[in-house]
Amino acid sequence: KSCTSRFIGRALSQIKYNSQWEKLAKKELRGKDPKSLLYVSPENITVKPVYLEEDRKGKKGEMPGVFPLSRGHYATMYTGRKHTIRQYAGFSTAKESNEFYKKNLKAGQTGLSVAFSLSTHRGYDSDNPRVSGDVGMAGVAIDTVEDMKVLFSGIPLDKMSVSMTMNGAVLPCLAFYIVAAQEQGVPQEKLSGTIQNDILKEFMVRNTFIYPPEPSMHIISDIMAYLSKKLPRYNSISISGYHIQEAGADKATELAFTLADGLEYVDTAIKAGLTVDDVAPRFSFFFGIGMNFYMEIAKLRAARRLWAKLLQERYQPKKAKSLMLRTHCQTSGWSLTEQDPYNNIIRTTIEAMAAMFGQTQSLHTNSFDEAVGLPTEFSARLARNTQVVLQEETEITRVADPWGGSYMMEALTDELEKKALTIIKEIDDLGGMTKAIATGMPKLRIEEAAARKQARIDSGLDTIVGVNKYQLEDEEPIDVRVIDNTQVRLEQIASIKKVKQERNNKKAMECLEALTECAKTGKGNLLDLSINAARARCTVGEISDSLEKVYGRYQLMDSVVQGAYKGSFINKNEFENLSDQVEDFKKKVGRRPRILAGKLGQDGHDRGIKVIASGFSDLGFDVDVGPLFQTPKELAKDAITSDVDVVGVSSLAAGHKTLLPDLISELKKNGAKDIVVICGGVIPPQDYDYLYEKGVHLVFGPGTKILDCAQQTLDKIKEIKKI
Ligand code: SCD
Repeated sequence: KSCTSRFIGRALSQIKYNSQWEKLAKKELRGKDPKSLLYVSPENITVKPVYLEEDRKGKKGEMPGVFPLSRGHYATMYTGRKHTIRQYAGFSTAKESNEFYKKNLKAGQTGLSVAFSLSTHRGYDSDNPRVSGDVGMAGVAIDTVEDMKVLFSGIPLDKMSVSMTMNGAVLPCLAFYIVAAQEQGVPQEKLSGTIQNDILKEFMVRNTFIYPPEPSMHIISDIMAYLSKKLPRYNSISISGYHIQEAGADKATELAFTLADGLEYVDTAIKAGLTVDDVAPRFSFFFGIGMNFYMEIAKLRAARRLWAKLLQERYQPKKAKSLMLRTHCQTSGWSLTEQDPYNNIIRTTIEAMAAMFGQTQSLHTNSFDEAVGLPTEFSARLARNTQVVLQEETEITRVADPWGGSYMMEALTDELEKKALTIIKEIDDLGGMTKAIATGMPKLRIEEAAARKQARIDSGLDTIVGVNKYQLEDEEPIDVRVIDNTQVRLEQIASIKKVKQERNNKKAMECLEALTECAKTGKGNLLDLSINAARARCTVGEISDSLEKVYGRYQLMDSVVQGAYKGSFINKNEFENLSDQVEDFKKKVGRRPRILAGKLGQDGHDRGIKVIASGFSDLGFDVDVGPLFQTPKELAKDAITSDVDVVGVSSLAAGHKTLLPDLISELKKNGAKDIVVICGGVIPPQDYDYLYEKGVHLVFGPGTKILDCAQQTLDKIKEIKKI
């Protein structure tokens, strides 16, 4: 309550109502102040219960296809061409993923979007022991050009536009794709699609980087240079806000950081000798679409306007296409709940509608079971058909920017533009996004917002049906796709061996040496040389290593956000009751309960672990966050050296059944039997018993209140240590 009234208090002073409306409203509300109807969004935008003509403040209406393009960059928008139904998918081996793609394309999907295995993302071959739990689990494992050829077998690459979400190992994967197409008979200039290639947000939130920021930006400029000359139909980057929103940012922050990243890429290209018109027409964007319906539509409108204005102001491009913000959208994965999961179908439909009203060019709709595991054929079909039905059964696509001219939508668009511009100016003052990231500012902002949001949910201030309101008494388990990780890995290892046996090894080594030399001297183009290496059957790991020799592998230094969770938690008594218990523990034991929060394998999704770390720390636990990408052995060693009471593992990439048992056996092997092991994340309930049998003490599903998680953890420590 205090939080709401604080927000409204701030909003009150800014808002003026039309007096006639206010009088009517007061009467309807039986004397209650109509200002009690104000809502302040996480963007700190005051949303009023009514918008009237005066809210437009005499502003003139805009036209789609006309600068500043808020209403869309084409005059006709969907009436001329509908958006691409582009479902992001990939799992297990290239063969299985290829079959899945072909089925989906027959059933109404209109573009491909490849999800790669986390092992591939991070530049490791499937036979590398570091990735034993990752291969093929959250995406398709691709080790060589042979895998890429199987992935697209029977799919004509001159006709099908293919998006690939790849950032870390972008050079080998893009090279494999180009060579696979050539060997399919399709020359590179005919390829159309998009490579994500957005490393800045990886350092901020997504964490699938390999090299440090500076060489990573060099790789991007080589890719832009190559693609702009040789693949004119291919989008060289997909500048992504999606992951920024998923990590906890509000929409103004998502918008600002994404566009600031875009500006940094234009500057990088210009520094490398290209012009704005060489690269900007093939820039593409990617936004997340959550449950705040109006705000999401306004965000896409504001994004187009702001990008067009910023480019015009800063670079004066000559080509009209340079000003167009073309975007893919994905419904929010974070908004999906494990509890009462069929509600996710409703959520995804609403989010898909917001994306379409916002005039996205391409859309992925999530499957309802993604908070629990990998989508099944059934859930993937429902997700795809959500878009097919919206496109083909409703008349939504019959009008360009149907919300244009709505007093409310235009006001929200203006407000988001203003808020985002303020944040972009802050980034400018820090010297651009690369420098801002080096100060840690963007990451910290996002993590604070995530901790605040979690406290709002845990306090019941924000409703999530089935999680903090209208919970079911009994949850029925749902089917999830099961991947035999060991089998996938064995198949991949066998095919790497075969490729290495059959290739001309001398030629392969020469290609790798040329890459190392180029990294050292900066002479030559890294993508050009990677294509040679791909053709010579070098592996993803070999190509990545050839550059790692010069660039090194980047390690992120992390800290825990303090105070944001506590500050936004409404029920202070509930909070203090538990923090008093933590104090009692300290009095009895002589130290605070100590937890090491860790991530295993190549799963870099760290919103969950960060929020847990912030909440536990505010409650008085002594919290360490381990480095990302640890092996079970490394995490066990850190836990023992730091003498912790608990190791907490967050798993979002399906590696839990391999990695957690390995962690427990490492702890036991080293005599640390009394360390409590807890885990959470995307873990299907059907796997809980398996994990308990293997020695995990507590498993928490998504949506668990942090206070419940902390209470059970504290009780478990006391039980195991007999305190
Ligand atoms: C379109 N066209 C029109 C038109 N509409 N022409 C005239 N009038 C109209 N109304 C033309 C375009 O100019 C273009 O031609 C062609 O039609 C295709 O349209 P498009 O809008 O470019 O559509 P598409 O080819 O689908 O491209 C959409 C994007 C592209 C530009 C947005 O970058 C894309 O598809 N991105 C997808 C990215 C993705 O899948 N990401 C997944 C991320 P020309 O080409 O001649 O101009 C997943 C992820 O990260 C998940 C989370 C995680 O893993 O962490």
